[in-house]
Amino acid sequence: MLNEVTISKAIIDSYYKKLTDNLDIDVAIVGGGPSGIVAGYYLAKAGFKAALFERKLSIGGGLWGGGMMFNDVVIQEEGKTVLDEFEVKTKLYEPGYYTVDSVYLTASLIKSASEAGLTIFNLIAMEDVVIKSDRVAGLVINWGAVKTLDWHIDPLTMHSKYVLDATGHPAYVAEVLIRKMGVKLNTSTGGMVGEKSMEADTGERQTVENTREVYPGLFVSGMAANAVCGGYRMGPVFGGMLLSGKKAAEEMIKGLKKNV
Ligand code: 48F
Repeated sequence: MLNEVTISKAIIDSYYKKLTDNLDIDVAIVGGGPSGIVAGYYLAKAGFKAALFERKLSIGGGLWGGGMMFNDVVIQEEGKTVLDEFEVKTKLYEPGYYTVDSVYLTASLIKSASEAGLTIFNLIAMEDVVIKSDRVAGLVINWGAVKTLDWHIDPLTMHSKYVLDATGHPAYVAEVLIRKMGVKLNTSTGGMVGEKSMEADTGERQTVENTREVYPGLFVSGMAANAVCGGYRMGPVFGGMLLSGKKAAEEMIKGLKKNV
């Protein structure tokens, strides 16, 4: 006979352990879009302790919706190399252009990242960062629903050696850091340069180029990298997002190996 109280205790004990195990880690990823998930996959696969915090119920960000709700996305040749590593099947549309069902792609990325060892927290929003000796050193977190309802409830705090801003167009982590700390970022203006209009080819290249440490302890990836460092948007072609997540992980791994 199933006991309802045992079911409740199992969930509470399991979640409590997961949360306490992730309060002091190598990398805290903010945002569960494609660049954040891919970064988490490579970090976990390399043996580093990474957790991803997503404020919404579902992980996947802008990936589920394809282009204007047509639930397919396009991947170019360079991006396909990452999908091959994830063993995601693509269909050749014409030379240099592959299509993938966006639901299958999102689910596959999440599955691979989880199985590699990335801990994923949905329904938790980052609301602020921790600063130690002029370095981003962790996150101030709260329930996503609390932020949406704007309730006055104090947050909890976790520590990490690096934070990755993978929050997409709003670049929320970098925005908070500039607004509250008035710091200069490693960008052409020292501030948030801002996202440009559509130019897919340049935008894809810039997404990867702009993926970098913009302040000690803070990396940016995906559309957040273009919003912070200045880059064109590219719409529903996703290779740049995947390659950006991979680059962010590789750069952070270099720092973690040097014991930042
Ligand atoms: O925007 P998003 O999918 O991130 P991305 O990896 O990918 C961009 C593409 O989807 C698309 C595009 C491709 O051509 O341009 O836009 O850059 O996902 C960002 C995720 O971050 C979450 C948000 O809900 C979304 O799922 N997020 C945003 N702010 C917070 C957050 C926050 N404060 N705390 C936690 N999650």
